[in-house]
Amino acid sequence: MIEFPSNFLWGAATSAYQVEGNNTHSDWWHWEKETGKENSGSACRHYELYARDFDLAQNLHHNTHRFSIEWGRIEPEEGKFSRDELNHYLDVILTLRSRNIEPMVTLHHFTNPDWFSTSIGWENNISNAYFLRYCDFVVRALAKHIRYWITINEPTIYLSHAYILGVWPPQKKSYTKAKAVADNLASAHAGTFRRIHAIYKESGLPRPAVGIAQHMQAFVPCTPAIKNRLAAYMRNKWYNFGLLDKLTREGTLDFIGINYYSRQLVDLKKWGLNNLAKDICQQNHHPLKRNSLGWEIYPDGLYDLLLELKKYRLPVIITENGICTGDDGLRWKYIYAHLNSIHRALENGVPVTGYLYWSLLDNFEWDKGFAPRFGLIDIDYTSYTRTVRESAVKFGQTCKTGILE
Ligand code: IFM
Repeated sequence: MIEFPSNFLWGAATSAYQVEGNNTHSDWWHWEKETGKENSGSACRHYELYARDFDLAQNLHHNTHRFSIEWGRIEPEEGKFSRDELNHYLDVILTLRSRNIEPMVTLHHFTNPDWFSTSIGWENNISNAYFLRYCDFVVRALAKHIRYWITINEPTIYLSHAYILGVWPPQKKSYTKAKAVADNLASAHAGTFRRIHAIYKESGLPRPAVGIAQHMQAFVPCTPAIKNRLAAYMRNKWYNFGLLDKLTREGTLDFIGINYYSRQLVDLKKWGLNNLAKDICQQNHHPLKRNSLGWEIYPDGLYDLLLELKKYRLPVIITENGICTGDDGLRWKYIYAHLNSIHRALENGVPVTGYLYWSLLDNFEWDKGFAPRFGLIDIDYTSYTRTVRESAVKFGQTCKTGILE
């Protein structure tokens, strides 16, 4: 039997674009149509059904829920802010609070208003000013109801998919642009962190906790050859810790949110910057179970990363961890194994303060469409019926008792 601290945050996460439906002012909406990709359409109709979804989360004993605000709804045209949409999110928050669920708000989760992507974009140095103006509008209105803010979700995934691999909008493939995006996202985070704290101070509100959700992978050398160990070391340093080093140096994190799913087996084919960044092992000589997208299940990696995070002396929240699978038994094994890793890290002095499963609901998995099923709750995309999975009930027992049997 494993016991977690009594004030641990337990729950699940979602993002607006993936669950709400009809985010017609967002860049992804237009991109799906232009590219003929699977459309997000009504998604889970969570924009209308959120109260029922939060009833389910409450029945599952969640005490925290992470969700995002869709910038394109709040500012559908440049400089025109929608009070109605702001009130919608206020209602989302009050609905959570009335169920004793702590809201954790993400301000940017991959999507941008279409006008921003068309005429500005994150590669532009003035992008921060636009983001900050939107955040200012949202935070001033919602501050008194919110303790936890996440400025930006997975900056490294955003810039690698949208600006290096070119598989997400705006589909650029340029290291120079990616570097500019990385710098702009980092300063957007820092500016937002400072602005949020200033707003709380001005309003006499208790100090909030502001963090980032950093995507982390375990980079494991496929063989002990020096080239592989070196490449794994470099990737870990750049990809997992580069941004965190910078933000902690600047003092712009109250907590570290980490999103952990899998490992990458590093096998350097030849020397070169591209190879150092990308080469992976193509063989199957270290077979592990995989999710339905082929990602290996590697809970030890979470433990190793948590131990490495200890150096920052900041609270750590697992802001995402989850599996897409048609095998719900495997989902529970996945959750169980990762909670075990977290508990081991706690015993070794890592201040982990919460665990949020990705995701509360099955949802729109970006360019992969609706096929991957990450949810604790199954969605029937024809009737929009919700069915609570067995894994959700088991996880719910841990949320209730703080004990992993
Ligand atoms: O669905 C995504 C989410 O938007 C960000 N983190 C990873 C999840 C699974 O790919």
